[in-house]
Amino acid sequence: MIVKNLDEVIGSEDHVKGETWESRRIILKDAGMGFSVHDTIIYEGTESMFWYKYHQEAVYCIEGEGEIEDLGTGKIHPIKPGTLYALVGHEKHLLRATKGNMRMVCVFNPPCTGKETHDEEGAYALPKEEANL
Ligand code: 9YT
Repeated sequence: MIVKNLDEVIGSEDHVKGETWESRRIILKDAGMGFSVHDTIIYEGTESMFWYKYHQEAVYCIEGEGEIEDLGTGKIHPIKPGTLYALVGHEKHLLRATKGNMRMVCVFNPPCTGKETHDEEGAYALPKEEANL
């Protein structure tokens, strides 16, 4: 059994920060679970482009509000606490936090190793100044 608290991840090497987000990676591949679990914060007023070419991801919002734009279809879906989106088709997407920081619990299959760089992970963030809000 693994029992961990977010407090143990904050400030550790599994606490990673980007321009528009930060992520606390609670469970990674080395745990042997077949998925990874992340507690991610998307900063208010930002827009981030993510594309997980090699992973499927489910994301459950627990704080803040915003929206996700599917760059394949152009469809925009609102996000608030209790909303889950699942990228079953590796959809390239834009994530915008419009009301407060959005706090998202994310699960990846296959699990992230924690060694991914943005490019390998297919995640690219637009700088805050270019956020279209
Ligand atoms: C919202 C979202 O896609 N978060 C993913 C976690 C992040 N890419 C990480 O842990 O690096």
